[in-house]
Amino acid sequence: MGLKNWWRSITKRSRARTSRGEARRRAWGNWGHPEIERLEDRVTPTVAYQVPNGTLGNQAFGGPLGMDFDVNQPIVVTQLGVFDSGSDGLQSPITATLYQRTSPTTGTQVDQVPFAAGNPGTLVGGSRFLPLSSPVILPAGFQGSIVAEGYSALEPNGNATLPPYNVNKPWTTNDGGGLISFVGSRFSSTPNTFPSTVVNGGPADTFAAGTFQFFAVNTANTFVNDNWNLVQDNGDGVLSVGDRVQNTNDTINPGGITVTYGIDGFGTVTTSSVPGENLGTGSVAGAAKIHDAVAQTTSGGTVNVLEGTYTDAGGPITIDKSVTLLGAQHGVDARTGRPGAAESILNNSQGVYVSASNVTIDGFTVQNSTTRPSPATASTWAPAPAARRSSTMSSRTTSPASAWRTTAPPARPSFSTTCF
Ligand SMILES: [Ca+2]
Ligand SMILES: [Ca+2]
Ligand SMILES: [Ca+2]
Repeated sequence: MGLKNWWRSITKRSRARTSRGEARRRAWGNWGHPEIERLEDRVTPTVAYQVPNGTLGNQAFGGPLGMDFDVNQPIVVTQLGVFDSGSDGLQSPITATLYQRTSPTTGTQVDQVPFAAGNPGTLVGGSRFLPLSSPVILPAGFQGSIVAEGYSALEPNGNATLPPYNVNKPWTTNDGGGLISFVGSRFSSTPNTFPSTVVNGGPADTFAAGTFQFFAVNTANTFVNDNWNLVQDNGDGVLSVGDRVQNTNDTINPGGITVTYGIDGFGTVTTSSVPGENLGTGSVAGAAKIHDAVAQTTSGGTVNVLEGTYTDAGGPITIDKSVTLLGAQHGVDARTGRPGAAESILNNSQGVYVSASNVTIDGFTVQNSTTRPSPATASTWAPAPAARRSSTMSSRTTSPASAWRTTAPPARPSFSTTCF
């Protein structure tokens, strides 16, 4: 083909791409604009207090060393870390403790991770990290302190008020794009306590000592998928709550959603792209079902159920909180048909059981619901066989079988329900 025709052909293809892209964006609706990077979508965690690899400590302080931070937007902390002088292993055990500051001189322990002597965890820069047994969500307004304790002459900490680091401090902070702010530092000579003495005059990160890894989190907007790709382990080498997962295997906006498993991402992991590791795929109890996502989503929030098939085995797909449940085809009228469209399919023999007020369900196919759901207090159970329901309840159709059910009085909720 000539140059002109080649150009025309490219132009045509790119127009076609644009229009498909626009259709996707429309179908994608309120789970964001793919062009804009959401802080929640970062694959790798932010390390709050960063020490370069090879940094040597300059102080042997055995007591607790704390650094204070304030949370500006909700974060999930997945790993705690401790400075390793020389990045050559810990010559003595060090403990990392996350505190909530309750006054200028007091704090309440939130979580703690002990680091044994040797080479525990993962070395990132000049710090070692281990996962929390359960990731901790810190809300906006939270005032925290990360405390490390156990440094010694053999395993010294860093102190920016002492030479040589009073002249040139090699360690830095990272607020993850303004998610947190760094406030100041503190210490104590009393072991195993919140360090109550505030450092006067030093930088906010006076010490090379404790640190942590975190992600932005938005529990008002959660995601469920049946084929997540694992993109970042939380450090324990297996699929677990706190890992990062991405919707790489979907056709709508593939790779556009990255979330923390069990925190704002739920469902099943089918692939892993974590280099050098063969992490288990599958799911983790408490993070596997649509109902698990509903349980973890802020009341009034949105559970985005990505394209795929969901069974929530063991009972009906239960929606027991006031949330909006959006399937892949939300906002698209099912009555006009969605041939070939990627659907979010609710496939459960007991159907969908809604027991809360102000639930909106939009953009789903419901199928194979053939059994009356339990508990048997249903005031309505419609064996409403509809492979695809329309955007209003009144226009649902009747084959094949599916179920819709509400609870009986006195617990009768007032529904504001749209399906599907
Ligand atoms: Ca060391
Ligand atoms: Ca893991
Ligand atoms: Ca999927």
